[in-house]
Amino acid sequence: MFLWGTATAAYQIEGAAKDDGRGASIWDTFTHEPGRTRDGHTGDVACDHYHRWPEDVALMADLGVNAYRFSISWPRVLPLGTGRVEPKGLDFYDRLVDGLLAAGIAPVPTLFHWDLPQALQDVGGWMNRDISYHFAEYAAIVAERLADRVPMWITLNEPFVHMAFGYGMGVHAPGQALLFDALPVAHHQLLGHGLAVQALRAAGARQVLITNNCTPVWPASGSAEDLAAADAYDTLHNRLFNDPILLGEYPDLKAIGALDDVVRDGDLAVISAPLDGLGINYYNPTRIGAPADDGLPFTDLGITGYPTTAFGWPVVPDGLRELLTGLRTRYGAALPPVYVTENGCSQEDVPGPDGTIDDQGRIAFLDGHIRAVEQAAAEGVDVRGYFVWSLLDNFEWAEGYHQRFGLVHVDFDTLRRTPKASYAWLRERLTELRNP
Ligand code: GBH
Repeated sequence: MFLWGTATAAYQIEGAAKDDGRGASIWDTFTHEPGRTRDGHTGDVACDHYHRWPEDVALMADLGVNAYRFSISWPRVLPLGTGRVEPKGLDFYDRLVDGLLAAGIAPVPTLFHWDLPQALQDVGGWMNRDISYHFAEYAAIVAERLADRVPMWITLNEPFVHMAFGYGMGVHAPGQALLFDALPVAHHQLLGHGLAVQALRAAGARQVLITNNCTPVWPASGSAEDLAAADAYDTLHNRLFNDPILLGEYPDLKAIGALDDVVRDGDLAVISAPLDGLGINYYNPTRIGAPADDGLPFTDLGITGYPTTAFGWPVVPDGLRELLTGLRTRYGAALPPVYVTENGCSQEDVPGPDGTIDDQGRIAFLDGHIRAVEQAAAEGVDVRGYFVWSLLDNFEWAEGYHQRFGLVHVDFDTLRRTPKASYAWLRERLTELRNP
């Protein structure tokens, strides 16, 4: 059965930051530091999904999706990241899973969507190899509680973005600007993924995936300099995270650094344990040219000539087809079934005088990208799911509440939910897809 779903993440929607024994995560710390997020927004309350989840599950049931990708907050389950378990944290996800199943929606939890327990950051975060083992400990605890009912698990969300934005550039938590010295964060996340796969399987997990965000890389020209720069970028953004998992080896890293002192014997065997699928998050392609004089081995030139989202990201639906068919070409038989675990766009979304939100731009975006998935399938890619980012307008990281990605509008003063026109459109489209 093809999975049609929506996606969210714990810190972006739950709020209830101090409820029921939840520990602090790096995002609590980061958002409470001055100047880190736009207008100082935090996820303290967010969509208050922690208390309003039954309403959100009802919205999904009414929408007609058959799957829901959410993330589990590590510090709700282990307030200090390791050691003491907080039963009330586990109870919350237990109730959510049961509520989803009762509504006919498959729960697809992601174990790590960037909210590392602060106590683990205090000992170096993902720069410290020990964190990989703590992640597996956490995975085992969650799976022992939920694996009897959860059909599909995702270990990590977008390890590239967590490394690059969180440790490379410092625009996300933990706010470190190590540039290419952040490379160990890639390996330790990947090792944590592999160890978590073992822990999940041991606890009886059925299907296990990882979600990588991938981008088709467009060289600015056919010149040798542009092609080499595009290759370096493709290595950093895509292959650094896909190759070890699917092929059991790192790509040639010399353009971006080295992991020789970080990778130990046996690590790649752990990292490349077979998966039941690969989660792909797609937003847009990236156009890359030769290095400028800023020390980076490439220049991100931006893409012009396409419509843009409220974020300014180019809207290129065919990039999704290009990405999926490109993965199949690159990895061949090593590519497991693919699930598009995030795709969506931010729009201004101002309610009209009658309170409705007529987000035609989002409808066009989703329509184009769903067609791109259909085309990729027609071209032979085994795609088995598509999840819209996002169910709700939510806390968009460094942008706070300024970027709205939801099918459902959230008024952040009243927390009232209002389905947008795109929600009604998707409900209709899902009915057609079910009864062709
Ligand atoms: C995802 O990350 C996250 O998983 C999710 O939590 C988040 O809310 C959602 O996307 C929306 O942001 O400057 O034009 O080249 C997405 C990662 C990184 C994708 C930045 C787009 C830059 C576009 N994004 N990237 S551009």
